[in-house]
Amino acid sequence: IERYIPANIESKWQKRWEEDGLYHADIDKSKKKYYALTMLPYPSGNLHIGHWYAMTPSDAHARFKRMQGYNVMFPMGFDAFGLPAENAAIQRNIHPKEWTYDNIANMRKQLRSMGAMFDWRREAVSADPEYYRWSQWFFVQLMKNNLAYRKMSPVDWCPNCNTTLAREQVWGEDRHCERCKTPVIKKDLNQWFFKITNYADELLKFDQIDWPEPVELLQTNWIGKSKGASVVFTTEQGDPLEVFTTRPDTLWGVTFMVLAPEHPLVEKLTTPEQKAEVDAYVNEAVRQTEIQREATDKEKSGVFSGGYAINPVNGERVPVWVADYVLMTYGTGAIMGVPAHDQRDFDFARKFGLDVRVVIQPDDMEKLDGATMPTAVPAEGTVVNSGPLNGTPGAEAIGKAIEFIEAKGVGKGAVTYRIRDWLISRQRYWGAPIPVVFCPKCGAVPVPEDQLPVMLPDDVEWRPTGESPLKLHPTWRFTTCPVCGGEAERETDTMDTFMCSSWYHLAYLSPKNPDWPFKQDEYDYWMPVDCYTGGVEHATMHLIYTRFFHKAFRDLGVTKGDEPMLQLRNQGQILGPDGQRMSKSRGNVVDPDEQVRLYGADTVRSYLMFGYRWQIGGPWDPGNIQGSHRWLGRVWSIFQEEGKTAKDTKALDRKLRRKVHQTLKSVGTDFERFEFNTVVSALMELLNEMAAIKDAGGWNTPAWNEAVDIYLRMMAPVAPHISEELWARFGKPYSIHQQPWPEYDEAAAAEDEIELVLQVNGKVRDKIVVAVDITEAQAKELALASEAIQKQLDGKAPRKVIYVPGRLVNIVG
Ligand code: ANZ
Ligand code: ZN
Repeated sequence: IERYIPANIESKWQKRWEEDGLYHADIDKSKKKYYALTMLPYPSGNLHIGHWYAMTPSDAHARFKRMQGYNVMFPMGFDAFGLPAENAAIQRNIHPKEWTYDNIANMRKQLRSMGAMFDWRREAVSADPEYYRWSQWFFVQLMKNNLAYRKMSPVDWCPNCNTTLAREQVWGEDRHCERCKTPVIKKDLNQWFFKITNYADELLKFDQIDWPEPVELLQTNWIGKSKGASVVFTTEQGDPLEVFTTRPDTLWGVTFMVLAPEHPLVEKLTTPEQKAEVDAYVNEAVRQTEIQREATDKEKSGVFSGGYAINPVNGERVPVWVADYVLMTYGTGAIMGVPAHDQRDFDFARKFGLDVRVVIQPDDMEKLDGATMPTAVPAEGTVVNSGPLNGTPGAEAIGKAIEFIEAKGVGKGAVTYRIRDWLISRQRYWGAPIPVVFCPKCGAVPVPEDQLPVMLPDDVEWRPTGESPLKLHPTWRFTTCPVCGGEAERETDTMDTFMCSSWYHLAYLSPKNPDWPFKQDEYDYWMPVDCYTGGVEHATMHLIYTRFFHKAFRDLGVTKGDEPMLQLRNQGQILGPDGQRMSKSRGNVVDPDEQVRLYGADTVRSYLMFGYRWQIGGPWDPGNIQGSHRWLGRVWSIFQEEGKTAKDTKALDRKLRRKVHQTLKSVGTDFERFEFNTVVSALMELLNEMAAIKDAGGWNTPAWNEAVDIYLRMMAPVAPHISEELWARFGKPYSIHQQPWPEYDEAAAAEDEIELVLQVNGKVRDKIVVAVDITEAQAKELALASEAIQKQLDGKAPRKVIYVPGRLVNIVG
């Protein structure tokens, strides 16, 4: 038999499958549908090994589902808008569109080399006008239903380049511009937001979906729901100063208050003596990111405003400070400082010499003393030093405090969330234009649906000029108002690309549909997504946005059901052979194209499934991929080369069938569990057994032929090309990828031998292999005949012999 040469078979089958439309997924109501979705790539230029690692096991899983009888759709597309296209275009001086579409053309080819069951007719590219027309349409619906609104919000701004910067363009501790190294400042711009906060509570519910726990936890933290109270203090000038606290039971322990530097009352509260210091502090603080400001290991900083506020529970006058550890974007942007029981407040108080007053005494601790305690004590305990609340046990304290402030009319129970509304405005060129027209008379007007898409013009100056590129176009922004027909101007910002990727799973249903974002019958048949695979790095942004999007459009009658994706599975990451993240600068990048040239796509697929626990990943192993290649080579020769057939093959047949059906069972469950490594290792083990049986004369029997048949089907999802080739060579009907998953024969899989444990006085002394149907008398006889047992008994007769069927024999001496 000739050697296994993947190049001779892989492109041949890929071509045939494509010509036959083998992976076309069409509505077929006689079958149960299965929508398998894997995260679409950004067209960065080349597929990297991470794409293969995410996509080919996902493909194997989808193929397995198809063999189980599901009508499977497994589409692919490109998340084609975004900043890297602009950066690359600036560097290479080519148009972002050209760069993007060249990359897409190249990556399409690379994706085809995987031999995946993508239905290319359903391809969706988010930068196509047929696609972003609907991104804009979704925007318009949100706007018309008060789920999109405009508000002033800060952006990072480089005062030297005179431009807004995306998050990725701000670098370093000092937050400087990536181009000119000037420290960035914040600047307020009018920007568009989606009201994701309306859905905060619903987004916390995961009971309808099977998603990995870490993702649910990340989303839960991102949403950050906190229960407590809002309490209204009063400044000495008489302004209400509201705080959010999770611990209203500590209200009597307040010794100061802190405002976020951006808080609107800072100016009013600041006394003339303190003004210079406060101004300087505020200017510096607003430049930092929230992450920097919240870092708990950061030395606390702040300034006294000179002003005071009155604590509504006891009438005390407390100093008001300004400090950057309080964020304007959370709660009310102001806090009550309770240093005895909150560590951040404690650090602040010790640094600035403010009082520390104990109001909670944990029952199992010595009496706390504010002057000497080394840290805050956040634990529960009995309320002390708190007037009407004194003596309240810990468990009741918060409830009682809320009753108290509500009765007094100075506050109420409250819930707050960390999640903010989704800011979708980008002052960038390469994105979907926000479909809004500003009219001096009518205000912000959505572009009428029959005028969509608002085309992104090609002829713009996309090199950095200091302005939003669409603003500089000589004509594009000037238009007429859709309402009054008067002169008006277009919104010149484009949409966050997460908007485009929030609905791409709907675009696949019927890309380029003329009158609705999708064909309704396609939606009704395929949605929701049954299985979604991709990287855990999308746990918060994309995976929250897409859930929000689905829920918002459910409420607008566009989508159905509560969740877009029922099951989510995350792959791990492939590292370089050095165990480090692959990167060009480290020179440890493995190019999948080269691996395919060396070993073939089937080997690369098999290795990526065999070499790692998929959900974990690990370093690339050049030796191991050769092992996977050898495995396929052995399948090739062991299945095709002639062997010999013994006269009596009964025992061999029995043994072979048992192994085959046991493997079938474990491979099936492991596919379901995304445990691809044990799928492949079980197949390798079965191959070894088959080789041994072939050598012993078990070749070309009905059992052998059944084994080959089942083997190829089990292997087909992992290595689709070689399976198809061998399947054809054995004269079986095209295509193996249309065959059902093999049927499991439980009787064949049953063991006919079991292991019995032999004990003397309860201690294990030996183990013997016996027939499954052994009688009690036979078991006892064999046990007593064991050398190890005889040695233990040392010639004495046993007092008693106990048999536990199928498990053990215990001899009592
Ligand atoms: C007094 C207090 C006493 C607090 C105590 C805690 C413990 P979570 O759980 O994250 O919701 N806080 C409120 N708004 C803030 C802001 N904008 N920036 C920084 N911190 C803020 O935290 C809620 C607690 O964080 C609130 O309860 C408040 O401090 C602080 F023993 O109020 B607490
Ligand atoms: Zn108008």
